[in-house]
Amino acid sequence: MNAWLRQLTWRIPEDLSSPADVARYELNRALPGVSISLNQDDNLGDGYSVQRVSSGWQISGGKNGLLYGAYALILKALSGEAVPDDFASAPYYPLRMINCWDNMDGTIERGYSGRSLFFENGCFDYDPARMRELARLLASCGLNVLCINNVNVHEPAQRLLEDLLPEAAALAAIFRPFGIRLMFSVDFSRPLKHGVPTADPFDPAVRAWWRDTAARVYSAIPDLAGFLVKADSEGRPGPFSYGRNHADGANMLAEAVKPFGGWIVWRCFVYNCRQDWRDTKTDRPKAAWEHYAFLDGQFSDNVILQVKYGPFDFQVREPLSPLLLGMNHTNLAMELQLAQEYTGHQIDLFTMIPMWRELFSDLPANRIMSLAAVSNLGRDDNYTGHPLAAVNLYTYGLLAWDPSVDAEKAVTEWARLTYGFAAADEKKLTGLLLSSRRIYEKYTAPLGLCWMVNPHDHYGPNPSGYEYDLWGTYHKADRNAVGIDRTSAGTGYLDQYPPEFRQKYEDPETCPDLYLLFFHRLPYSFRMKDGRTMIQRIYDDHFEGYAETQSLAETLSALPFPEPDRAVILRRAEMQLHDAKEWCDIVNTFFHRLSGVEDAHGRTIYP
Ligand code: GCV
Repeated sequence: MNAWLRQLTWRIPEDLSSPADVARYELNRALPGVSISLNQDDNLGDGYSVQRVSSGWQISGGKNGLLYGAYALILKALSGEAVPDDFASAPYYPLRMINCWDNMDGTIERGYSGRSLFFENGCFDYDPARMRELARLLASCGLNVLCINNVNVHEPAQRLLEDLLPEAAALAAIFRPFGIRLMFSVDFSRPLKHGVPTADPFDPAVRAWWRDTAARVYSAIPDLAGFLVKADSEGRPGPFSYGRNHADGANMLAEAVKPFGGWIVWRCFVYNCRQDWRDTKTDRPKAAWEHYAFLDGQFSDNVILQVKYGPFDFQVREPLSPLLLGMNHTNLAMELQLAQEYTGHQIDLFTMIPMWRELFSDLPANRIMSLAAVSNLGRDDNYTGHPLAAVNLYTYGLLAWDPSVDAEKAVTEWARLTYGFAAADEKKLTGLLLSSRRIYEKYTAPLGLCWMVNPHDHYGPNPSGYEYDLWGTYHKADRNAVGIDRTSAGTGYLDQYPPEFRQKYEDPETCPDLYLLFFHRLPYSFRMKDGRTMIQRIYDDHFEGYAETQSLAETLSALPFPEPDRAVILRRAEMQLHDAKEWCDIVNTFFHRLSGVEDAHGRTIYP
């Protein structure tokens, strides 16, 4: 089952060695009898142009551009739309990255689609034909970098740079003809395991170890995209242990990969994960800025700081991270999460592109030089666990190619390629996909509050689950009020933003409703812009969210999904309905017990 490419039923032979070979093969199979010429023009890079000519079609493109042009033509032809006589495109971001959090024991951290794609029992373990199918899937939506191992580098993944390198090189060779370069997550402390007494980035022996390692790795995989690093974060080793900052650490690695054209993608997910809940001085969203903003301009030109879209951790609604707006002299990538860690585990529907569009409305596309997304892929037949979660992978590819992509158009395109429903059903499907994020948001934590999920597993409601924990994620609801004041009068988090952004959020009277409790601590009696009290709005959203999930489940069951998708979709819709009811009742009861305020409409809130 190949998601939106299910019409491409043929296997890709193993002896195709270049993007042009793959392009030629796919075109011959998809459009038999149509004459197509490929014209390599390296000036076009990953871009392409496709023209109808008297004999058929001509595709011009750089090395990989030819393949992107071929898939663009095939998808247009298969979608049943009239194919324009002449079309051209080029990607906005040079690196369009997927980060897999696969462990070598075969598990995937925050994976909801089965076991690892690449590993089992501490070894590489994959079906090469399936890898080619995956490569086709990624290339068909324009993605070009695949980090295969978890940013939490657990043994034996460190050995990808060592004795497992030949096998890693064999995997890289499978992806190469699809224009996809591999990347590895690396362990900053690795020199310690090789007789170097320190991992201090200023130590000459450490620098030499990384230089030698990079030379060895690049001789096996000359087009490796680079190394991805999670340092000084959630127990991972990093430069702080040696009194160095993150520019010191990243630049040391950058020096090692520079001769080979490699990148160091350095994550900015650094915060105190051992916070005492009694400590009111520390406010977790402030952490990334405090660790990185003062280093702006000090990173090497082959370092990219990878910043999660919001200052917390992939919540349903967070404001854009201030780092993405503030670091003007540093290469930045925004990190998204296709894996639905906090957004329903690929059980509940949550189509992300409306959220990404909102992020981009605050972030000019040219502030970042790349996009990265945590993978939602796994060994399940349909790759994404929930067949409809594939929409997030496909539309992420389109977004990384063109950050101005229209959400409705992208989702419709995916639905058309995947199911080819008649117009009325297609409209229903795209409508429910596009509304799914807001529905999920309504029945979970209210008004930007975040973190009411079950701790650690992150599925289902637990309003106080994180309240007395170590992770800095508190809402401090009491009988009068809820939320944390993050304005200058409070923790000062909002001061990290440029003035126009501060103005948008600093006054609760004008702050957009859906961010209200992210930035403010407010009494339940607070009047929302539409005149409702805040507590009434919480009750209303939760009842509405549940009712909308009921109709979402009904719509899904009426749509003509083919098997095996149908069975999976209906089973998960049942689970989502159960989840939405739990969320609705538990969150309403939680606030009702605290506030003592009755629902104005007399609906059931359990005592
Ligand atoms: C890979 C959150 C997740 C972790 C993840 C971490 C990260 O804390 O719960 O599973 O670790 O983010 O992004 O590094």
